[in-house]
Amino acid sequence: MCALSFLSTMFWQTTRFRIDLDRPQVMGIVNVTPDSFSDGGRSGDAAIAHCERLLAEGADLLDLGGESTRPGSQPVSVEEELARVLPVLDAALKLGCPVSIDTNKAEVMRAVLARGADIVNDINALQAPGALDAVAAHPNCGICLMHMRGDPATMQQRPRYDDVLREVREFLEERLRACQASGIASERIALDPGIGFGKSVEHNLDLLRRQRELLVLGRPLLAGWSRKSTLGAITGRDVSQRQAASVAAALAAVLAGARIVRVHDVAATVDALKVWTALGLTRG
Ligand code: HH2
Repeated sequence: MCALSFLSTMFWQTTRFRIDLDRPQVMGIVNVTPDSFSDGGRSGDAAIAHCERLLAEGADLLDLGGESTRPGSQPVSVEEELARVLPVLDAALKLGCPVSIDTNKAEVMRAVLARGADIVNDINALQAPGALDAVAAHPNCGICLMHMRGDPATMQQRPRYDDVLREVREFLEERLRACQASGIASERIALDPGIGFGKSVEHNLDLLRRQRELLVLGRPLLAGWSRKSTLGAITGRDVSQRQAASVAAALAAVLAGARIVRVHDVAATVDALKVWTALGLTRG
């Protein structure tokens, strides 16, 4: 059942693009924040130049974020987030690729969709007041619903699950149904297990080992392992030295059925995926 339902939905509908997921897509991360866990400090022109660089390296889509969600981070105001993101969004929208905005605030969603953003990527799966309505009011923007236990300020304080895969699957299914009930077409939705968001190292590894079980939901999976602390725990490496581990995890996620990988190290990931594609290893 899962393979068939997935094969029939190999597209991700977004504002301007119907993304063909036959080939795994590389989503390049552009954090427009002073404090992101691995690449903070870019704003304005530097962030725009980074967008261009990631596309030159082979990114298929860009994900712009104006608020760090690293463990222990504190939220920023709507005004601050918009001041960071909007100038970069305006420039990125001219680059010819789908542009996603990583936000969990309804006001930010409304503002970026009004400017033409292609995708809303919400680590809070549209649970904030008004968030569901903000994307439902748009005829066709893409949406990524991510699982998170708790919130970034506290989520790594001893997360507990009876069965992490089942609990993540049930949550994503409930959020998918909430979207459908609001009139949002399923073809607009991608799902993400939320690596590192209220999960221990073992939880994250379990989610990857059993990731295929999420395909039963019938929507494309997006996976974000890039530079995350689980990779640091496994390799003993600092965040600046996790490129090889990140590429390995991205490949493993694709092998386990992910069709979009969210990464900082675009060139290395694109090359690795080309080798796997040549070998026929990247088909859903
Ligand atoms: N991870 C981060 C942020 N947004 N969105 C999705 N869909 N999936 C993820 O795994 C994910 C995400 C955290 O990574 P990063 O953007 O590099 O760091 P920060 O939140 O500190 O800016």
